[in-house]
Amino acid sequence: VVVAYFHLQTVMGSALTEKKGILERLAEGPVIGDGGFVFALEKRGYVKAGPWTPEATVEFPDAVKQLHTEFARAGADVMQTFTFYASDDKLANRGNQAHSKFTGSGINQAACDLAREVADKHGGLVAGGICQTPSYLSKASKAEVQQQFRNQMQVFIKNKVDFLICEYFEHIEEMEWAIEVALESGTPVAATMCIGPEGDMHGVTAGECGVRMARAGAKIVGINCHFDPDTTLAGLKKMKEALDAAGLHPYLMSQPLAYHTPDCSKQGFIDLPEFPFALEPRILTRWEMHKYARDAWNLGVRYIGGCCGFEPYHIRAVAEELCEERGTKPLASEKHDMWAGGLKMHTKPWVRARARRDYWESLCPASGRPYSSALSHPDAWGCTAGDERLKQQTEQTTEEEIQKLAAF
Ligand code: CBH
Ligand code: ZN
Repeated sequence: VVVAYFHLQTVMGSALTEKKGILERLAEGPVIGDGGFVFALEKRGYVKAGPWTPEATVEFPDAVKQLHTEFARAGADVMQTFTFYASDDKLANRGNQAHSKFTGSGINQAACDLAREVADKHGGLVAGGICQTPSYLSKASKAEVQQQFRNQMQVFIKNKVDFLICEYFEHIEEMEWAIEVALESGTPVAATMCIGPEGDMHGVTAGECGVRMARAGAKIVGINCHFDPDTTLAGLKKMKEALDAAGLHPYLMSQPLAYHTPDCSKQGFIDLPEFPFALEPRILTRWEMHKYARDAWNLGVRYIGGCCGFEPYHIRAVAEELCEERGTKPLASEKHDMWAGGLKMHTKPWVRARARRDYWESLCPASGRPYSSALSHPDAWGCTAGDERLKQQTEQTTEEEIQKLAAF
């Protein structure tokens, strides 16, 4: 009875009182982000690799909602709207029919509905998300690029998202244009670039990128995608040093890949020969996620989440590592005793013997691939904004064009 009473209080409390915003939550302790939507939903058959656009919000709303639910149960405090690459130009790029079938605003609206429904149920926040555009890569004007952002932003404002995330920008200039538009919403803005310690694609250092994001008005700055946790945190360390030197103190945010990328150069995992259909041998284990969460927290990162490759169980590991700092365990820990404790119930004694922390912490897992090498040789074409081959075009890529590119 007592438990039921407290539960009722909590539910009523959250409905009646204003829920804490992102900046308040960050001031209090760690905030856990969600994981990789395009990658997870691609594997489940709801997103196409290549365009990576999120029309699944309209086509398969149950699948998108289920993934939000799984991340929420895993401990994510934030539900990012599944609006990645949902700018109008990207939805109509190189033969993609998403825009003519569904409209950009329809896809963005459905994403807001799904994120809100799950966030409200779990006491989480909704973050509207925008990212880099093919227009920028095609050298469109600032006004044209900002129009792409504004079309998405209109939907976010109408739906009263709790804050905004400008993520996945490889050029600081386009990021600044995005932050400028995001600030028009009046909500806090988080900004993460998909860069490593080498900085952006125009040669701006990681430190300078951090400073410019903060000066542009982002209250939360950091890095997402393209690199593994170690490399991402090395980039964030550079950002932190430059921010400290400039007397700026935004919250730091990391949402790295769940793939090991020690062999990647500036462009990150996009350049790997295994990208995107053979990355599996590189996936981090849940135990490696414990280490990521601890390292990030020790560096002073407050917003800790994931990007491509992060499945709900990876986020659960992050939330379990930080359970003392957060004062709570994720719902999904109901099915996961800390440090392999569940194995105590295994029938086979040698498996029961693995029910201990030091076993999993010191294990170096075998890949089972005797012919695999540890590292790959990344492509490094070095083409970026302005290159003819990156241009937005609505027509499909021809077979002839593929042959030409393959011979390059
Ligand atoms: O879907 C998501 O999780 C988003 N929050 C971030 C996606 S980062 C996607 C990278 C796509 C790379 C490509 O263009 O090939
Ligand atoms: Zn990603």
